[in-house]
Amino acid sequence: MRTAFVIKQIDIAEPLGIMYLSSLLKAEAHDVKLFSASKKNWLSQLRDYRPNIVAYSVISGSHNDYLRINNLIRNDMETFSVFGGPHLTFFPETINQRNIDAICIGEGEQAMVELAASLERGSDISNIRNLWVKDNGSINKNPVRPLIQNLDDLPFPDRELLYGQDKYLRENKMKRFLTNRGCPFNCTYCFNRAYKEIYKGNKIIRWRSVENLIEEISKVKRRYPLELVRFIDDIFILPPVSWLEKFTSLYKREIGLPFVCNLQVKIVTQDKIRLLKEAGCAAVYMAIEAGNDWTRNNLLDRKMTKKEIIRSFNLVHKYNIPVAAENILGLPGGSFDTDMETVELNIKCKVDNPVSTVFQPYPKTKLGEYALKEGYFSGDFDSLGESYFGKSELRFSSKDERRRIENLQKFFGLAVNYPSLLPFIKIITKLPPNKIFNLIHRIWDSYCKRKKIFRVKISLKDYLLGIQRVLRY
Ligand code: B12
Ligand code: SF4
Repeated sequence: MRTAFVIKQIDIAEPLGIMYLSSLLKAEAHDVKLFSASKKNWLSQLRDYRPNIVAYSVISGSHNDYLRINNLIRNDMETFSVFGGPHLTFFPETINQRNIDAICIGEGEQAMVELAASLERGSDISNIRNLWVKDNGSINKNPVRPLIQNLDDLPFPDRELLYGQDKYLRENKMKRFLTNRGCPFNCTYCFNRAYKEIYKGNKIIRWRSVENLIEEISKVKRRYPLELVRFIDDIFILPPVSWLEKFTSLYKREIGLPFVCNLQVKIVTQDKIRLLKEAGCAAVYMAIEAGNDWTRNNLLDRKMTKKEIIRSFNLVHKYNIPVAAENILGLPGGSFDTDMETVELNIKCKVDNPVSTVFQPYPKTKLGEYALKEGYFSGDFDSLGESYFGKSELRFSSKDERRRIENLQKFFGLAVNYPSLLPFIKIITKLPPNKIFNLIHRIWDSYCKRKKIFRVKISLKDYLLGIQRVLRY
């Protein structure tokens, strides 16, 4: 079977989901190619490939673009269209759109392999678990199969699929890896909560063995440029300390490269940070999200005190590890003043790279539904763009209030890193939003990332190319 994964554009990050699926399909002797719909002549190249299956991996926000791309393809050729990824997991009813033959809910590895094999054999596809399949005007809604428990059973992601055609990501000295799947927390703005509902009764948190992880990184290191490892798990230190101990000794010996990972305030301990440092941790991401206690604990369900947050940041600083912290501004019922509390808490935590976004009320998240129910949001989900750096779609006490919050997001990093600028920033946020504010935000954020978080030497050309890709968000 010839399977074409079509993506809107090749991004700043490897689409690991697609790369896992590709490895499995290739292991079953299927042919797989990746097409980027932003490249010249992509459609005629796809036509020449004559795909039996076109497959899309979709995140909410870009779903309309993917529907458009699929329609374009289907107007041009006869093929089988299957959609998967987080958007379809939470919005499977997308299958009702024309030209979609099947959608996949949740983990897609086994479902995709089964689909390709069945289509090849010409056998029935209507009962494949994880898939909703169109069948003569009706839709077969199959249940999900259990989550893959032994992640070591999976082949390594097919990097050549991407690096073979994207010089920027191939040459990029930072490459991304996954060590575990699942998150034990239930933040109201995050889709993990809904994921657990779908997979009720399953063991959600799973991790790879250290040996399996090290083998993948070693292979990548031998084959491609690699100077900085980026672990993109929701939380890196989820497995028990014994896993981290083993990781530390093997990683130091076999890989010996700096790495960046994501932590969570509640699970930071002195032992874990000491081990991370010893292993070569160069920087971490650790979210604060909101400075106001009620907002953080009741609205976001983060269940952490200011004291705990400051303690975890101090621990990380104690080991000289720079920290980037994510924050959400413009939350439902919030104000410029509550967002200033977030600035203040970031200052207290001495955050090296303060990252802030403007809240987007995604449907199927508890907080998105709350914003709708309480009248903070009109319910026009199509108004939500792909980016969370831009504007807010929520109602605040006045338009001026909303504008100040949106502007604060642009000056957030500077406000945290240079608190003496605060009086000036409070005034400037009253001005109309403009491109210069956006530019200041981008420049400061990428400066902090380059200098403090992702410290790898890159050429000016690659730096500018990276910025160009980031600017799409
Ligand atoms: C890395 C990452 C990014 C990267 C790269 C995204 C990418 N293309 O992979 C960047 C920085 C670009 C990014 C951006 C955004 N992200 Co993001 N991101 C992630 C993150 C941390 C890891 C993704 C990953 O590699 N997962 C591991 C792989 C193995 O899982 P997977 O991709 O889901 O694929 C599996 C299944 O979904 C399925 N599958 C996937 N594709 C397909 C296709 C077919 C045909 C089939 C059959 C199956 C299938 O099978 C795969 C293997 O099991 C996830 C969190 C997470 N833990 O997944 C969030 C996550 C995907 N992001 C999310 C969001 C909200 C965003 C943003 C919208 C944020 C924003 N507001 O700007 C943007 C949107 C960009 C866009 N619209 O394209 C949400 C998505 C929720 C949703 N409803 O779509 C997630 C789930 C975070 C969360 N918990 O809320 N993100
Ligand atoms: S800790 Fe992170 S990944 Fe886990 S539920 Fe909260 S926001 Fe989502």
